Amino acid sequence: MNTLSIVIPALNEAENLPSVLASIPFAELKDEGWQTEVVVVDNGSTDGTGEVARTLGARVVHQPARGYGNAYRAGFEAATGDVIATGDADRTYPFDALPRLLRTLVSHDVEFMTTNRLVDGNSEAMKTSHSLANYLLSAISRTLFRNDLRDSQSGMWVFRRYVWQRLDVRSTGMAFSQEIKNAATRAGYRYLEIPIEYRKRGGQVKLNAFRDGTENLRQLFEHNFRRTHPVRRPVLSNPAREYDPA
Ligand SMILES: Nc1nc2c(ncn2[C@@H]2O[C@H](COP(=O)(O)OP(=O)(O)O)[C@@H](O)[C@H]2O)c(=O)[nH]1
Ligand SMILES: [Mg+2]
Repeated sequence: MNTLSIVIPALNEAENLPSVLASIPFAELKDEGWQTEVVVVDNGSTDGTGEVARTLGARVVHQPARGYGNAYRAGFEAATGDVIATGDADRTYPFDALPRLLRTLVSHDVEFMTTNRLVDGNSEAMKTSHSLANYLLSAISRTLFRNDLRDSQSGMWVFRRYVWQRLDVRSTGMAFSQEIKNAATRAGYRYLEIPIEYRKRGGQVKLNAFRDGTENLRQLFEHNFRRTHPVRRPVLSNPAREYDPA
């Protein structure tokens, strides 16, 4: 069996967790050879998120330091699977698509897969101001990091755990999402971005558009000029250009 850890950051998402966890297709994953664990990171919730997750059979990791990046860092340290898949605890990301994403990961020999929500059919789910900010940040991100990712802010990734262990990712907040993508692509891991469905959020939004947008912009420049020496791999042909969704 292959091993998969689904890592879900959750700040006061008790009302959403039952349907989020119910949407994970455990039987189908098992049929396709994946032994799956679910790690919910309770990021200092006050609504019983941790208890709800535990009752539903998830492993719960407590991260008292607030922040989307802090939550993921704790979740990835706790994850044991050879492959890690992520997504918000707010019912927006299609966990039911995981078997398809994993098949593509394996068949295209991808090391870091991310997803694109900015495709036809999803326009209802994202506020116009958020998609505009995302287009802008993604364009700057592509220019600085010379990758071709359309959705720099997507929170659904499927990647081999060793990739995380070799990356220098520092953001504690929402910028974690763009940083892990840019770190993985710059270090030369074989990456791929594929379209997904994106749904309307349940419950309360945690993102603060102005504060998080400004911080993301600052982080792009800091990261671009950062002097680190990642374990680079030779950049092979970019599988993103060869991916045919048909
Ligand atoms: N923004 C934010 N989200 C957090 C934090 N800790 C955990 N999360 C979870 O991370 C996910 C992303 O937050 P969300 O409000 O959905 O942001 P958006 O999807 O970018 O609009 C959700 O599942 C949150 O519950 C935190 O400190 N801040
Ligand atoms: Mg969300």
